[in-house]
Amino acid sequence: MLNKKVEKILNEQVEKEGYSSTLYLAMASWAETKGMAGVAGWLYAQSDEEREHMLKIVRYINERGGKAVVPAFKKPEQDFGEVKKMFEEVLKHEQFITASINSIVAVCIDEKDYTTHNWIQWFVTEQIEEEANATQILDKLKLMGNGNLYVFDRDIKSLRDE
Ligand code: OFO
Repeated sequence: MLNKKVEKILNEQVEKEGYSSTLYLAMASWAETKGMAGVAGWLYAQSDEEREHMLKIVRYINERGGKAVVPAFKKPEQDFGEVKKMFEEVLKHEQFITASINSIVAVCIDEKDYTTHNWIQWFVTEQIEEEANATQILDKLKLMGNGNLYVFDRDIKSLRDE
């Protein structure tokens, strides 16, 4: 049976992963309306990944005898101003998610739930990649300076295939 404190913090993470999916979907849609098909494609795929993360946790909670709670998500912003600012927000959000995954690890240790501790390591590793991806994009945007957004939008398409 899943430890109650672990179940509670995992359900909080369900909400955070689902919100991440909604947030990136809003960003994708905004980028698409600005004619940035490459940026939009990256964000649509990211939104799908976040939904997968949410499902992974929902299934784990239920599989371990807990009860997953499907929450409502707050409405994200609809206008992100400019691309660099938006990716800074992506990085900040991923850092927030990393901190939140680390809190789950801490609760697992406190509660001696070594099964969930082992299972959550997938997310610990995933967060290294998530932060690195956002940082890589921001580095490219910095290199570009006031350069050609068209080229960036074209190049970002290849980042998911690397
Ligand atoms: Fe963006 O990462 Fe989920 O966990």
